[in-house]
Amino acid sequence: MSLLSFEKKYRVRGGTLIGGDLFDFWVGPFYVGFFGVSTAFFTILGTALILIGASMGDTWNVWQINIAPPDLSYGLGVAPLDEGGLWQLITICATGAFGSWALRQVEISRKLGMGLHIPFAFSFAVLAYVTLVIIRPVLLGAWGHGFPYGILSHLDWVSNVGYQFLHFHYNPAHMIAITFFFTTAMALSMHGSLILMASDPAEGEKVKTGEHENTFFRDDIGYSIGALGIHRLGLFLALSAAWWSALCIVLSGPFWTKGWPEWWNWWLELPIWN
Ligand code: UQ1
Repeated sequence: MSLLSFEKKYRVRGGTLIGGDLFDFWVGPFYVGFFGVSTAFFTILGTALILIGASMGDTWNVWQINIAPPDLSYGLGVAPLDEGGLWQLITICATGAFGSWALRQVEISRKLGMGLHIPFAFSFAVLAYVTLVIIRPVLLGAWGHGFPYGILSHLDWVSNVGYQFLHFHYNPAHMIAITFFFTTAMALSMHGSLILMASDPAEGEKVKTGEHENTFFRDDIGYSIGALGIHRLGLFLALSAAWWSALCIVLSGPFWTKGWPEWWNWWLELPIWN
């Protein structure tokens, strides 16, 4: 089925979670829906608030601005706009926009009668952000534990929080997260190169099939995971990277307050060494 006739077939009403027929239409190629409207609302409002934040600072250069969370003394209370209140509103808008985007993906998936794999996967990225600016600050009792919205300032935040735990690379969940990021990159580079090899051969050569794909890896490492398997593995690796990242930072503070090197004392004290 061509793209145009496919679109004609599936572009029918239904599948919405909220709003019924009210926002059940397209603008050009984009599906709108209730969550398209709420995404636009939160995005426009959030961006406007960032610009208001810029107007209060020393520079209008959006590459240099910084919008900081409230001081720790405000705890989990509401701060005045120029003392972190703007950061609080921007955080609400960002979370609203990311959540709306995920739910819009759910509505599009339902319209197409397909699985919810895409919004499920996207939710892990949203979870990573929400962990940093909502879950961990709430567990620590102050919005001031969220990261500031600025390019250099958020790098400073990462560095400072890292040094609070002496050496963040000793965080076991951080180790696992990094390992998943690297393995994701390796798996996708292997898969991408394999598919390009098969589907885009040199001039005059024939397109290859699964036989070549499977046989290469059987010859190379004695095992082929298969065409479906590699995508299951890839999704697992990528979601695990996001999951362990969120976990490694939510453990730091709420559940472990000492330096991370100290966590490994159990390893140094294992009786088998003596
Ligand atoms: C693989 O075995 C496979 O099946 C044929 C693919 O599918 C097309 C792949 O993309 C890759 C990368 C592999 C090899 C991966 C492992 C884990 C054996």
